[in-house]
Amino acid sequence: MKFLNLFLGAAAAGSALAAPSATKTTKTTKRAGKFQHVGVNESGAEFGQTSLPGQYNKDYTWPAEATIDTLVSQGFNTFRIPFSMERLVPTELTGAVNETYSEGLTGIVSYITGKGAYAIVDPHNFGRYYDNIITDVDGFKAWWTTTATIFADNELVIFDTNNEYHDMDNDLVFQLNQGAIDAIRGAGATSQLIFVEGNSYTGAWTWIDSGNGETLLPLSDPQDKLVYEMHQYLDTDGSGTHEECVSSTIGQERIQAATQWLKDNGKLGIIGEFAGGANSQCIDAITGMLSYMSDNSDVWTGWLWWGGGPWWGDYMYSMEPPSGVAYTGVLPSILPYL
Ligand SMILES: *[C@@H]1O[C@H](CO)[C@@H](O)[C@H](O)[C@H]1NC(C)=O
Ligand SMILES: CC(=O)N[C@H]1CO[C@H](CO)[C@@H](O)[C@@H]1O
Repeated sequence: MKFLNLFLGAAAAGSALAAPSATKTTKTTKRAGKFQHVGVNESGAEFGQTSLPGQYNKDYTWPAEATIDTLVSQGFNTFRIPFSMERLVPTELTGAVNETYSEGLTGIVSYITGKGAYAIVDPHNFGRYYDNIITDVDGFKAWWTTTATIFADNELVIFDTNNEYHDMDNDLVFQLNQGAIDAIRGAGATSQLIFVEGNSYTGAWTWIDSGNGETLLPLSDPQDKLVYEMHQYLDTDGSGTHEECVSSTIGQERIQAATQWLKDNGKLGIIGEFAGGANSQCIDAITGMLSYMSDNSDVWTGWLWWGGGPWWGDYMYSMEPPSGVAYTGVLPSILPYL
């Protein structure tokens, strides 16, 4: 979403435990009747984007290890870690990493994958670097070469090319995604999944009308491990800024066309962010969407709730244990989809 990042990959409790061996096989092969990924976006490291580089625990933080433990024990097996491209590589796209931030990122990623869960490395930058649309595709590739090299040997890492491209040329979004894929594979990270995102905040409901479907269809990966990551909020403007949902059936309605696109083209998709308020209409819309995805799990590999993280306070979608609004008010209803 525009303001919040939600990543919960929903995977069965059993698959969380099975994850290490699953990485040896083709991750894009789904387990029968189950999502490969069920998870939560774990915010914190992307906060304070107006304070760069910013200070740890003042402008930004890292997800809490205890939260990872709790959510894994409930069946979640995938965590999306939003972070800042500028904090990791501060000087220029082709520059070197900031060791302090890099250690923070690798620390939480290693913690998650050490539990047998997947960690999604999510540069939460909307296709921008220091607020400018990234037009330097070679520079973007250099940034990804630097970043993917750090994680090349960790099979439980998933690379997310960028969070929510928007208001840019579709062709540029294609080039940035393809550049990231080429750089990641070129860095020796050949076993991992890559999640690609589209323009228009990668919305599932606008996947066709935005032109994402047509533009991004030719993306190619020598390892054939691409998953199309789409986001879908259930409020009136799809922005994820309201507690109310449009109707109790809006979830499945908004992803139907994208589902058909995935099927028609033999592609895999994941809902990398979604949320609705903790009220009965939204809960019906949410479970309706997850049920529809489960019925179409030949193309949907999973989902991630937006969002968790230690600094959300009383945020309406917070999945942070023990008292987040969604943790207490929504999670019980979606546990059957883990
Ligand atoms: C490196 O990152 C730390 C914490 O994120 C920050 O305090 C420091 O100023 C950064 N250094 C540079 C050179 O950007
Ligand atoms: C990058 C991003 O989307 N950051 C947002 C995360 O959520 C906080 C709290 O709502 C926002 O203030 C940030 O802008």
